[in-house]
Amino acid sequence: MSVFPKDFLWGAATASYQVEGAHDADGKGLSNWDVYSHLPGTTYMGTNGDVAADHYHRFKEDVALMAELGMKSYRFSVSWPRLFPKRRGEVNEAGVKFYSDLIDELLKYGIEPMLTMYHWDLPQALQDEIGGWESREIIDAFEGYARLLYERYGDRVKLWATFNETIVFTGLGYLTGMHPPGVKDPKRAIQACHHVFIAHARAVETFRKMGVQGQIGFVNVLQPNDPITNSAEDVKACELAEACFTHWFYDPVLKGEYPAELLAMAQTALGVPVFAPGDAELMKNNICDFIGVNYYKREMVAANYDVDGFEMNTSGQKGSGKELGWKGLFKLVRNPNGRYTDWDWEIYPEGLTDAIMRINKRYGNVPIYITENGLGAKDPIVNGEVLDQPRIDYLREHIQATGEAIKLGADVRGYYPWSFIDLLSWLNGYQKQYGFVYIDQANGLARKKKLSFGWYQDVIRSNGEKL
Ligand code: BGP
Repeated sequence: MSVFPKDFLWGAATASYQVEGAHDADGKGLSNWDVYSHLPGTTYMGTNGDVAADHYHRFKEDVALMAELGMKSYRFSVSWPRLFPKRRGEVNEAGVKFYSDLIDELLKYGIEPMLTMYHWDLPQALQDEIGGWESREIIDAFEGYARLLYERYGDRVKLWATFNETIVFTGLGYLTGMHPPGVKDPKRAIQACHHVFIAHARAVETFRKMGVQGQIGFVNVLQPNDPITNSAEDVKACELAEACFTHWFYDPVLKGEYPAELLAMAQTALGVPVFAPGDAELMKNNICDFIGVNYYKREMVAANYDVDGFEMNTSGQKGSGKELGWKGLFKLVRNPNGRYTDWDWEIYPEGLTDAIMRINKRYGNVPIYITENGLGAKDPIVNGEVLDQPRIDYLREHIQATGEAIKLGADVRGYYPWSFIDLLSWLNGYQKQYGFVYIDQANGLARKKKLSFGWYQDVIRSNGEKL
């Protein structure tokens, strides 16, 4: 008997900027990524999402492949500037139609859409004219955008997520300066992040007021942190890392408040986040229906007396990643006994069971969807076939780890590998592949099923028994 419930949502995920292409088609406005990726030195060898997998023009072919794969659900995101090209004003009906047609196409095959409202592509106009996430004005703008989504798609979409990985787009966008808008300032990062939580709470409130029939959640990175030794310093550093990486991002949406100790630390040291009247109540009254978790790796943590920096491996040259962290607080270090990908991400499936159970313990038995999980690799092509056996091995182990968490009582309702198809990796270009479907760049972006495609088909058919 399968440990997975019979209505378990076997899916796969993508995100608008990474898959759609058509960056200026049919009235779409520019996004922050359209602009940022064209600035010299920002992405791996200047790669960008101008064309990507051209899913915008080929979505019917892609959805037919999803159906062939047997997917029960598809997680995608909407490009905000496709719907609202300018700061205010007219809705771009061609953009609305694209997602409407996509949703209809999915439903035609019985594939449940899971819609993410914000997977990092902000209308550039909102960045230029109000200052993006640093301005409270963005809260109204986001609510207006959410309202349009509910009005146009609320009759067909039942699973909604407001934000994808706030830690990444605010952390890399405002703290390490590696994502747009390229700011490096902890104070500004924390305040921008606060506006995201408030925009989220407002969108949840509107969802409920409008009586949209469905569930609404938030998607976070799920990264268990473990101390590299049992020394008191390392354990303490690890607790702080777990509070910063996990509790700071889960508590506001699942408890409706920040973790008190860390909030006090931030407000004392930096004077942020600044609350406006009503913020605390809004957060408290708009807890999520579910949490989406994106799991790739665990991080080992050590006390940090030397490292101050965030140099990541974005080339796929194994071992080129450096230790990263904040001096005096903590650093992320390599596990000498760990298995690693070419991008120096630790492969640690037990961490998925572990992290789900940590969520379960801290927030109760909240419904969980694994909204991303996958292996980034340069897939070998042998006699024209894409033989991505390492991906199969990675996914198998992580599906087993998900099953373990279900056995332990966690309410896990779906599993969406990243990604359905090969697409753009933000800072790592097209060479970091994740998909079940390969894109032949040299052959007009022709789609080709990888070895993992047939394997996942069997997994879905057997409801996770045949791994
Ligand atoms: C998550 C993002 C995805 C995707 C994935 C893989 O952080 O939500 O959009 O990119 O990670 O990351 P990367 O492309 O850096 O390997």
